[in-house]
Amino acid sequence: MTSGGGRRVLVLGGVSMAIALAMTYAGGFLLGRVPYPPAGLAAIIIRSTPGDLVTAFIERLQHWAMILLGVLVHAGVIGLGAIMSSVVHRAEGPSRKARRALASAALLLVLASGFALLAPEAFSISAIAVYAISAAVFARLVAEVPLLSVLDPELRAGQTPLDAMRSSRRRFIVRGLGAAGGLVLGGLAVSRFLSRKSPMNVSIAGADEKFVRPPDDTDFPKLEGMTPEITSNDAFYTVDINPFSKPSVDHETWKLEVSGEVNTPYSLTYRELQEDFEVVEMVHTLTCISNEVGGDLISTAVWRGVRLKDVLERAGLAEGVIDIVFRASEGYSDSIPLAKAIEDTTLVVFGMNGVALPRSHGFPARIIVPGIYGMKNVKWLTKIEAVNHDYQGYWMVRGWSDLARVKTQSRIDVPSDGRSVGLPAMLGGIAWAGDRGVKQVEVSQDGGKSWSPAVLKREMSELTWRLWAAEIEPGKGTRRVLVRAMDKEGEVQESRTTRPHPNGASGYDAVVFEVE
Ligand SMILES: Nc1nc2c(c(=O)[nH]1)N[C@H]1C(S)=C(S)[C@@H](COP(=O)(O)O)O[C@H]1N2
Ligand SMILES: [Mo]
Repeated sequence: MTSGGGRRVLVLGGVSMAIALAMTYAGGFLLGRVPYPPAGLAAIIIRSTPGDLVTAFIERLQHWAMILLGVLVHAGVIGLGAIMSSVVHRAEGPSRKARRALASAALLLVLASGFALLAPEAFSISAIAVYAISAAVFARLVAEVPLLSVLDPELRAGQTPLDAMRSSRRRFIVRGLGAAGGLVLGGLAVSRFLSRKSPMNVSIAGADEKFVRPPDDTDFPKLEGMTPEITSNDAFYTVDINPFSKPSVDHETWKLEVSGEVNTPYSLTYRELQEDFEVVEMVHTLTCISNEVGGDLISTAVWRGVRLKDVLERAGLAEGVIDIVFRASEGYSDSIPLAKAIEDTTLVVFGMNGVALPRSHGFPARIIVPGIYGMKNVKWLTKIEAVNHDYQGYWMVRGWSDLARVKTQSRIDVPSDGRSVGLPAMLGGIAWAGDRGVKQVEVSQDGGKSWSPAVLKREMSELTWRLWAAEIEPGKGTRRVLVRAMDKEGEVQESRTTRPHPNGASGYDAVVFEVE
C-alpha cells in the first residue's frame, strides 16, 4: 500500500468515527437519553482522577475545563477510529472479503447501538471499542464496495474505489466532513424543535398562588456592579459531573421512588409530587463546596417545592434510620442525616424563580437542603431512600466532607480588583452563612489592621446571602480592602486561608484598587 493509501485509510476511519458519533449524538436528541460514549469516557476520566485535582481543574477553568476535556476525548476517539481503520485495512486482503466485512459491520453497528442504549458509562469503553471497529470496517467498505458508491459518485464501473478516491480525495474528505456537520446541524435542529417540550413550558403547582415575598429594602444604597439579590435562572451557577450534556428526563413518565427502611414504600408522579403535599416557597442561597474565596459558584433563587419531611412521613420511617439517600437519573447520589432531612426547610423542589426547574438545575425535581454545600442538593432526583447506616455519596468517596456545612463567608464585588476610583464611592458585596443568617459584616481598608462595620441590606431570609456596602475612606493611593462576616450564632469568618478540598475554602476576600 502506498503511504497515500495509508493516509487515506486513516482519514476514512476518522471520518467514519466522526459520523458514527454525530449520529449517536443526534440520536440522543431524538430519543431522549441515549448514552453518548465519549461523555461516558470523560466521566470515567473525571471519576478516576483524584477529587482535589478535578476540582482544582474545574474551578480554575470552569466550563473551559469541560470543553478542553471534550476536545481531547473526541480527538482520542476519532484517532482510535483512524488507527483501527488502518489496522483492519492491513489485516485483510482485497475486496474478496467485502461481504464478510459488510456482515460484521452491520453486526457491530447493531451491537454498538445496543451498548449505547443500554449502557451508561460502564460500557462506554467497550462501546468506543466497538465504534472504532465498526468505523474501521465501515471505512474499509467505503473503500471496497461499489454499493457504497453513493458516498462517492465518482466511482464508476471499471474504476477501483481506491483509484476513484485517489482522484477525488479532497472532495471525499470534504463530503465526509460535510455529512458529519450536516448530521450535527440536523441533530441541533431536532433538539430545538423538541425543546418546545422543554421544562420551560411545563406549568407547575402554585403558579397562581401568592407567596410571601419580603419587601425590598429601599434604604440600602444602589451600587453599580453589585450582585443582584435573586439570581436569574440563566445566570445561576451550575456544577455537575455530566460532561457535554445534562440529563434530560421526561416528566410525564418520571417517577420518584420513596423506599428503603420505610413501612410502606411508594412512588410519586410529577403531578402527585405537586398535588399531594403542601407547596412551599423559600428563598435560599446555594453554593458549591469547591467555590474559591471570592469565587462565583454561589447564587440565590426562590425555590418552590414540598417538604421532604411530608414525603417521608407518608412512607413511614422504620426504626434505626440514619441517613436519607438521594439518587439521580445519571447515577449521582448523596445523603444527609435524618435530622437534617426532616427540617422544615429541606425541600423536594420542582420550581425555581416561578417556573419549572430548568433542565440544568435538575428538572423535574431536586433536593434543596439549607446550610449544606451544593453537592448534597441532588438534581434529577429519581429515588429517596432511607438507610440504617452512614451513606457515603459521590464526592464523599472522593474525600470531600460528609458534613459539608456551609462556612461563614463574604465577597467584595465593588470595586473590582485593579480599578481606579474617585471619591466619594462605595464598597459592596455579599456575605453568607448557610442557614445561620448573617449578623454582621466588617471591612478593613488598611490591609487588615483595623475593621469597621458595613451597612447590611435587610435579608430576604436567614437562608440567603446578605448584601453589604461601606463608604470608601478618604485618602489617595493604593488601597487593599478585606472583608469578613459574622453569622447569627456569633461565629466569625475564618481568617486562615484554606483550599476548597475537603471542607470548603476559607480566608478573607481582598481587592486592591487605586483611590484618585
Ligand atoms: N444529580 C446530580 N446532582 C447534583 C450534582 C451532580 O453532578 N449530579 N452536582 C452537585 C453539585 S457539586 C452542586 S454545587 C449543585 C449545583 O446545583 P446547580 O447546578 O443547580 O447550581 O448540584 C449538586 N447536585
Ligand atoms: Mo458543588
